[in-house]
Amino acid sequence: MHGIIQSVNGRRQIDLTMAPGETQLWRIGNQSSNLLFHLRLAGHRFRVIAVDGGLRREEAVEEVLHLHHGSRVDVLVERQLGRLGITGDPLARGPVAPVAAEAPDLRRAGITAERIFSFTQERDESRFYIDGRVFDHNRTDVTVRHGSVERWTIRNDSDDIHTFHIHQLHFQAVAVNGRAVPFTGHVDTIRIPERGSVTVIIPFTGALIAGRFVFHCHVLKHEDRGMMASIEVLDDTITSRVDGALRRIDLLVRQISLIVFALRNGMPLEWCGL
Ligand SMILES: [Cu+2]
Repeated sequence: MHGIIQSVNGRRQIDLTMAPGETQLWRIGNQSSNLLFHLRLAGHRFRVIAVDGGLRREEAVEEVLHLHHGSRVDVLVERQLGRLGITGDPLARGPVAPVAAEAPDLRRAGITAERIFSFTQERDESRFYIDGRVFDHNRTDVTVRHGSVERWTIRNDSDDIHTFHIHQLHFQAVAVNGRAVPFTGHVDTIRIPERGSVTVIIPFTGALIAGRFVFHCHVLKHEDRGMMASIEVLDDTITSRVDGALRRIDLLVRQISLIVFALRNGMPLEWCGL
């Protein structure tokens, strides 16, 4: 269903106030099931400093915020002439934007693999597919070695709206419909044009991403009807070695504790499994 009730912070209408000279940070997320939002603030422009939780390399000034499914933006809103209620005493001006951590331009990274995925669906919308398959949690669709940097082209081979989203990490969009796009930062959602494609570079390099997770269309109706796939990042490098070493140390400490307990209580060491 498309938006029977639309709300902000769970309410039909909210009132915001700002002091003269004040700059506020607004974090806006599209948490609807199936809707796209195009937000405008009368008499104001948005200073976009982050998208999907990732800081932009440079601030962008936008009249309209286009929010696809699952996307989030951090914007600075300044008191200007407009319809915002302005109350209170003026505030001292000062720097408000965080200093952006440098997001690396992944186009310079060595690409270890290329993949193409196709998002399709039944005409009656009963089933939605990635590469012709509906999601099966018992199946691993993609296996990646930790440390890889891959270029994925995700095709929308339908006339419907689809939004690509992957868990655990952020990626860099490098092309839309085969045409290069400028580097602005890293995101974790991107709309795939109907009958078009997006190309992204995904770094499987983070310390905490080893394991199994999913990527899917962020239109909830679509992912619920199959448009999701599982990915496993195999880590036979530092993280898993450290993890394995910690497990062995933990086992050893337990064993020693058992032996001490047995010796103190005059029990045979066989009791400890020795
Ligand atoms: Cu979709």
